[in-house]
Amino acid sequence: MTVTGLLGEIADVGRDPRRGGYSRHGFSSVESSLREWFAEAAARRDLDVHTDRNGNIWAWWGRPEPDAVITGSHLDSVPGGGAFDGPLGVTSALAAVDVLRASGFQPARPLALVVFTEEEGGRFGVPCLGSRLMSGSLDADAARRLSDPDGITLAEAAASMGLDPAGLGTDEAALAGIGCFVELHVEQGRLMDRLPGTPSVAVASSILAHGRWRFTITGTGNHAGTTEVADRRDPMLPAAAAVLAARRALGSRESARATVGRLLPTPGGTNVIASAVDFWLDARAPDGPEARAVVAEVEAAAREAAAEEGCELTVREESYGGAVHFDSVLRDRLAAELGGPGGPVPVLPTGAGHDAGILAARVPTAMLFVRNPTGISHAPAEHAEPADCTAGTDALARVLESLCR
Ligand code: HGY
Ligand code: MN
Ligand code: MN
Repeated sequence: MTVTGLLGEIADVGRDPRRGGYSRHGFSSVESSLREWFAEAAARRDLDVHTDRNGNIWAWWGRPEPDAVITGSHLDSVPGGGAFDGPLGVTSALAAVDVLRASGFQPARPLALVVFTEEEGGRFGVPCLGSRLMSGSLDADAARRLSDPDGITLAEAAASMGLDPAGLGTDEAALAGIGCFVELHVEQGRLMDRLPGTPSVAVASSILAHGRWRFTITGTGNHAGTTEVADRRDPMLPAAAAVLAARRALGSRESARATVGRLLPTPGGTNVIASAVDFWLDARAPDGPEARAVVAEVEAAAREAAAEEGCELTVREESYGGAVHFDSVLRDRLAAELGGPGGPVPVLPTGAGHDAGILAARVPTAMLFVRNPTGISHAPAEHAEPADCTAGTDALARVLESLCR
C-alpha cells in the first residue's frame, strides 16, 4: 500500500474539531487506537509485533538479533497538530516494507519498525519520553513521578496501558540490538522548498539544543472591578514581561528560538485578577550555553517585573537536550546513495527534536526529511505532497535495502 493510502487509514483518528488538525496525545484512547492500527498493519505484513517495557512498539522482519536496522517515528501529536509529524515516518516505514517485499528483497540483517511513546511530551511534559526512557537519558524514578495536568502519574498511566511501572527505564538489551536507526520525518520548515529544484528528500545534519522551562508566578487573586492598582499583585504582568523578553532575547541570536505557547492563569476567570500564572518557555539554540543564555534573559526580565508587582517567581527546567550532530558516516552514505547525477541529496539542519536525536547518543542514527511546501508544522497547515511522500518511501526503501545487505 502507498504511504498516502496508509495515512488515509488513520486520517480520521484524533481529529480536533475545536483546534483543527489532530490532537493525539500520548497514553490517550486516540493514541491507543493508532497503536492498535499500527500493530494490525504490521501483523498484516507478517512482522512480529511486541511492546517494550517503555511502551514503544516494535515490528520485526526477522528475529530480533544484534546489529538490526531500525526505522520508525511516533504517532502522538501536539494539540491541533498536523497529519504528517510522526505518522509520515511510521507509514513510510510500512510502505517501504511493501516496496521491499514486492521486489523480492530478503534482509540479510534483522530489520524492525518502531513507534516511540509520547514523542511530543504533550501529556507528561517531557518530549521523546519513550526513546529517552529506553536510552537511559531520563531517570526512571523521576519519570514515574511525572504527572499530567489532572495529577495522574506516568506510573499510573503506564499501568493503565498494561505496562509494569517498575519496568520503565533503560533497555540495554534493546539498545544492544540496534545496529543503526533511520527516522523519516516531514520537514518542519521550508529549507527544502527554497532549494533549487525543490527536492523531495533530504538528509538531516543536526538538531538544535532545546529544552522546556516551567515559570510559576504567584500574586494575589482579587476582583477585577474593585481592586485598585496600588493593591494589585497581578502575576499576569511579569508573565507578559517574560513573553516579550523571549522575543527580545532572539534579537541578536539568529539561530536561537524562544517560544511561550502555553500559559495557564489560575483561576482563569474573565473578571478575576489571577492568583497565579504558569507558563512554559521552549528555548532552543545551536548549543547549550546559548540556549541557557536565552532562558537566563527571560528569567531576569520576569524576576524584575515580578519584584515590581510584588509577585513571586519560580522557574523549573522540565526537559533539556543538547545539540545533536548525526553520525557523519551514515549521514554522508545516505546522502550519496539517495543522490543522483546532480550529486548527493541536500543535508540540512533542523530546530525540531526527534526520537532520532535521542537515540543518536547511543547508536548510529540518521534522518530523512520529506519536503513540506508550507513549511508549517505543529499546526493543521502542515503538508507534504503525495508525490514527495512516495519519493520518501522509495528513498527509505533504498536506504533499508542498502543497510540490510
Ligand atoms: O518539539 C519538538 O521539536 C518536537 O516536535 N517534539
Ligand atoms: Mn513534533
Ligand atoms: Mn515529530
